[in-house]
Formats: sequence, C-alpha cells, structure tokens
Amino acid sequence: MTNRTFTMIKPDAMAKGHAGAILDRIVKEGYRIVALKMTKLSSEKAGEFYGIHRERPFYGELVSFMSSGPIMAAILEKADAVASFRTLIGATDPAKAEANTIRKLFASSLGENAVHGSDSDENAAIEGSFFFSGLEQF
Ligand code: 3AN
Repeated sequence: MTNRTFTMIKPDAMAKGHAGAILDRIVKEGYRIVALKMTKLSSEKAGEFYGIHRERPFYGELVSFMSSGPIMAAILEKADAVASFRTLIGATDPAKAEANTIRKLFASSLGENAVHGSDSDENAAIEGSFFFSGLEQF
C-alpha cells in the first residue's frame, strides 16, 4: 500500500464553482496534498488518460467532457488512500452514491460526476505521474 491516491476535480464541478468546497472537504477528511494543479486536458491527453476505457460505449462522451474545460489534478496522501478516497467520493452514479459523499453533494450525472479517484495503488502512481513530475510532488 502506498498511501497515495490521485484525484481530479472534473470540468462540471469546476464550472459550478465547487473546487474550493471539494478541496476543503478533502483536507478536512485528513488527506495531505502532495501535489496540486489547475490545467485543461486536450482531447488527445484526455483520451490517453482514459485509454483503459477505449472500448467502452461512453469513451467518446467521456473524452469530450473531460477536455471541455479546466480541471484540478491532485495527489493525496492518507492511510489506505485509494480505498478510503473511493468511499469518500461515493458511487460512480451520483444517484446511487451514499449521503454526504462528494459525488452525492456535487455531481449531477453518471457522466458528469464531479471527481475522479484512482481504483488501485498501481493506477494512482500511473495517474499521478501523468500530471506531475517528481519536482512537483511534496
Ligand atoms: P469511477 O470513476 O467511479 O472509477 P469508472 O472507472 O467505471 O468509474 O468510469 C470512469 C469514468 O467514466 C466515470 N468517472 C464517469 O465519468 C465515466 N462513465 C462511467 N460509466 C459511464 C456511463 N455509463 N456513461 C457515461 N460516462 C460514464
């Protein structure tokens, strides 16, 4: 276990002005911010990031949404970070997410679901290094 995970605040939550509230919640839940930046993915970069979903029917929609506006990317640290953060964000579909999870509070649909959270330690490391060099991690 690396105790690190990777998250993005997605374009829907950024456009609605929820970034501050989401970061505040993350810090209050005890995550240490290892790295943080605001950026915008090109459709090429979004396609690369979500390459694992290339064969899924929603891939085109996902890539166009994720490149539609700025995002915030972050590496977070806490004991058992990957699993605990997925509990904090809630189910992929906000309609099915538990009360008080980030997706229940801030997401509007299955496609536009406010935040990303890595699904394994291995992917957390890959996704973190997609956005951040070693010099940008503290
Ligand atoms: P999670 O982000 O909860 O790990 P995944 O890995 O199954 O969920 O899906 C990755 C992303 O693809 C989701 N965060 C969501 O934005 C999008 N997505 C998943 N399923 C659908 C769907 N049926 N329709 C549109 N977008 C979807």
